[in-house]
Amino acid sequence: MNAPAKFETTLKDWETDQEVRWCPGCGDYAILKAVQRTLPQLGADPSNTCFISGIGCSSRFPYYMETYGFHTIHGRAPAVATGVKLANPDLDIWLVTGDGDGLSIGGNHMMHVLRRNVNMQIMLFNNEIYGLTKGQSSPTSREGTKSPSTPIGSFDHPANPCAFALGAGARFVGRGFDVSKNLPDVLKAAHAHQGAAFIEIFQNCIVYNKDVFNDFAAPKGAGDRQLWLENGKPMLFGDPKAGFDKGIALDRDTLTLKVVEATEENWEEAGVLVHDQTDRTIAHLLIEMPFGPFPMALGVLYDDPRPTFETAVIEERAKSAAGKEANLAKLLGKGQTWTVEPSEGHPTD
Ligand SMILES: Cc1ncc(C[n+]2csc(CCOP(=O)(O)OP(=O)(O)O)c2C)c(N)n1
Ligand code: SF4
Ligand SMILES: [Mg+2]
Repeated sequence: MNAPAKFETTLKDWETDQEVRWCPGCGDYAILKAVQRTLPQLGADPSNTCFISGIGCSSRFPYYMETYGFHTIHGRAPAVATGVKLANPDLDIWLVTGDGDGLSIGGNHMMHVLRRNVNMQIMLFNNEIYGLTKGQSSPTSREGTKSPSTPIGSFDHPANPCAFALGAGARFVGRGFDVSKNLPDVLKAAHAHQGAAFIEIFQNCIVYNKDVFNDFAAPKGAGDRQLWLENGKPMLFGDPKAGFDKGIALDRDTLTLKVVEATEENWEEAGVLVHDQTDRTIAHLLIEMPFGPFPMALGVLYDDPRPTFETAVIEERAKSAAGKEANLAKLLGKGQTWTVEPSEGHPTD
């Protein structure tokens, strides 16, 4: 979302004087810079912007943004952000959460902010670990992850944040990673979307889960391992300098995706899919594509707006208040009320 006014700022206007307390080399720094670089490009107004987070390393984010902000309690950022949005629907809200904050203790709250479609950008920093509390496994940790809470390796099947968001009814689902040059474009698309826009950002926790995303995020061979989706464009990947050499096609018998050989010249004959960001079914298949046989699907996976929660609430408020005079005393005195009288041996004060 969505402040209408265009505001002139630079990256510096969004920085605070707070000492940034992340470990040297943490991926959070790159995400912070990406956000601070993106907001001026959006013409956003710092005095109309609010960052709201839960608890975790990632959730320290609001301290470092020269905007309004709330560092709330563990997992509850969606509830606070919903309240803030209803109180001041014009505010541009960015929610910051982690894989633990947003999907363990706060999974329930996350589900509701998404299904209600409250207009805000939700950035989930996924480092597949609890960083702040010293490296316990999280709902997104891979099977076999050794951590203080899973010393012989995690047995849990990990949650897929984008699949969770889509299943909860999100109308915008995007994916990026901390050091990607394309992350600002995903943030801009999320901001342009009217409604709850969910963005999973893979983030390197250099201390407790170092380089777990290197298999697709490392620059070497990235063309083969990253599928950057663009609405209306064929799903090609491989070496971009060689005009790509592979694409994603749909096996119409099994309704599953497959990798086919294809170039910019022959992709149509090869059956390569064209990305339609309003196609929920294909979005689901892209999100669930197993990395290894397939590249990692990144960018805007799904974007199909519907009316927002606060629009409905505001309309309903206006309708029910039309022609009525607000009278709080009358409201409080309505229905069953009691007067407490002092009685012998029981004074009222
Ligand atoms: C009610 C409550 N339970 C547990 C904690 C401890 N705690 C703080 S942050 C955290 C997990 C953070 O992990 P994540 O959301 O992935 O953030 P990261 O530090 O990895 O960015 C936990 C369990 C707490 N602060 N409050
Ligand atoms: S513990 Fe991990 S996530 Fe937290 S600041 Fe350090 S590197 Fe970043
Ligand atoms: Mg985490």
